[in-house]
Amino acid sequence: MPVTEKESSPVLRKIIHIDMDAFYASVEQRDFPEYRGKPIVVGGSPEGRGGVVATASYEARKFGIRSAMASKKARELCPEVLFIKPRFEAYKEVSKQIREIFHRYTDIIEPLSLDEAYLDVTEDKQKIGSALIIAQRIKEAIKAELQLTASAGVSVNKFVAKIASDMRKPDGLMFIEPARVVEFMEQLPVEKFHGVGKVTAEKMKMLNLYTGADLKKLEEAELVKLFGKAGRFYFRIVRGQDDRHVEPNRETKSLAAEDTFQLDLHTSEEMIVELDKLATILFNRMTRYQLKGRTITLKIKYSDFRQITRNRSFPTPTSDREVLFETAKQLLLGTDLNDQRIRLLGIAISNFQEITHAAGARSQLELFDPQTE
Ligand code: DCP
Ligand code: MG
Repeated sequence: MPVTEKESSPVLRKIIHIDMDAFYASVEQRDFPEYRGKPIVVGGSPEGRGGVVATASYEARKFGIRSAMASKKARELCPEVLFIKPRFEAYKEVSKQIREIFHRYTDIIEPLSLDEAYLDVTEDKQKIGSALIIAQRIKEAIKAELQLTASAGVSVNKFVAKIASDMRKPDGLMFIEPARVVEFMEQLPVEKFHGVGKVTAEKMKMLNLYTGADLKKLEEAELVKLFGKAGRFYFRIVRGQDDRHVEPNRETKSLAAEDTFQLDLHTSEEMIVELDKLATILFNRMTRYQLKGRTITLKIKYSDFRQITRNRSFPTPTSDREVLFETAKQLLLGTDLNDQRIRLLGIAISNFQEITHAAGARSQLELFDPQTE
């Protein structure tokens, strides 16, 4: 059968990625005028006793304070910074409200977290036709109705839209038109690829791979050899190809934290130290998504790329950091550690008790190495 025109040139999609600016901190500054114009952080502890910053207001970011930073460090950078206890109910409410605004234009909405979503507006409900105008209107509605700002990226696929939304923050709007997508990917520094963690970025640089254009010089097989299955994704994405659909109703099935080590681990002490860190990262993620799970999985990748997983399920759901850590540790000690060299460890939790509507897709991140954030 001859290939029809339609099949050979599929319709270009119109994808928007929206991400709220300094989300938790902005909601706090909106609701409590005394916090406005001040360096504040949400999460962490005022005495700098452990705990990490969930997010920082833009005033606090001027001092170098960032998400996931230890409270102590935040306090050192800015002694007058205010530590604020998170109010998840308030953030969930805003999340619901922004989603209602999105629904005015499309029902193809894929939330990634409380403050972030992909929208497919290829065929928008209001027949506006321009993704750029829709993004502009969504931003205006968020500002007028919720007194908050969001940044938007507009392009032909998820990957480019997501990178674009981050480029003009705060209150930004960035459109990468179809004809510029390839060039955009070529100039993009590898560390800006979402999903490329620090270790991978460093590895790329050691191989003299600094930008999309550098990655593009490699064959698919070479990329797979160097970066595993993510290599296949890099091969396509540097050519501007990303056909992942915007998937409404996608549920979070598991949350994970994993790390690839620069030097393989070979003592159980080193491994336990890493598991402790991973348990904290995973715990913070679970808090952020307000999830509790029944099954904890340990993932181990050896220096020869062999991979195993071990898991344990509990009768009741947990979100306890110590349970995560202890379980992962027991699972690790239950494996044969004699003469093993480990290049990656990961802890995941699944079998969630309740999946809030707001908790969006995390599974898509499996494409990447999830050491970012
Ligand atoms: N968050 C968290 N822990 C992290 C990162 C984020 O608890 N390591 C929470 C707090 C953020 C919210 O998730 O407000 C949204 O995350 P973003 O990464 O979008 O960060 P912000 O919205 O705070 O800032 P930005 O303006 O950079 O988007
Ligand atoms: Mg945000």
